Amino acid sequence: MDRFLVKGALGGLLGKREPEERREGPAGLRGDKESSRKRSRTETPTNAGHSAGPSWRHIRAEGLSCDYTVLFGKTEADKIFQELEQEVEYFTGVLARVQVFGKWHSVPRKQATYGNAGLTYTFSGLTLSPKPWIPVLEHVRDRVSVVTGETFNFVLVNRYKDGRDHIGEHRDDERELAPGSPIASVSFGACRDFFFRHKDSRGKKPTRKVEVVRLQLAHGSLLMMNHPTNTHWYHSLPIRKKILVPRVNLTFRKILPAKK
Ligand SMILES: O=C(O)CCC(=O)C(=O)O
Repeated sequence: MDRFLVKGALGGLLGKREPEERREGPAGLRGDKESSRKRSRTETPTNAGHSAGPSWRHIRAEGLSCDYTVLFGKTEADKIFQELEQEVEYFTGVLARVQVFGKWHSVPRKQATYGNAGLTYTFSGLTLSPKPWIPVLEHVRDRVSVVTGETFNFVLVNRYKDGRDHIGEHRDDERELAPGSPIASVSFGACRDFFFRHKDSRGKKPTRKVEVVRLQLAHGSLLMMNHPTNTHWYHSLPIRKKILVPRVNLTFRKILPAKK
């Protein structure tokens, strides 16, 4: 999980066109019963009129499968954001620093982890236990579970004080994630750009040109990053100097119990 820490600069972005997107009903977060018919981005979601679940935007590209929805209305999202601001305890000291090419830097955001008792994970080369769940995180986790049918035992909290805070391109460490499990990313506060870049399209000499997938993650939104997205694509939250307000992001994960 040390890959959460910034390890490299963002390269130039390749291309501007967005990948194929579909708007369909909430079914398909597991097993994805996708229609083979392509829909235009402006088409009404198929579950419009049903009050039972949110309306999903399905984002697809080669090896990428994500589903996006606004899960919390403004009033509830504001309340959750305030509670997160009051209750979350972020790392300090060595855990808030990162070594890049032998030099120590402050991590350009604040981070915290919460999760089930008995779990351990590796962070910045250290084996750590997450803090026990707090009610606001349980509330968000349980809402995500209700709409997705997925369960999670761990959450990484990232707080970006303004648009200068960011996270560099990385993939989430699959060694500690349950194989094939999705990551649920819930955002509160400032709406920020979020990019996916294909692993073959990185660096100064990419082996292929694959379009960058560009999203905006709104206040109260949920982005499901389904398998195998994390195998083929790196993601990042770039610097946006004009953004002056904070954002808190929660990535709920299913991590494997520590080997005895
Ligand atoms: O803040 C975000 O939206 C991204 C967080 C992230 O990349 C991560 O937790 O791995």
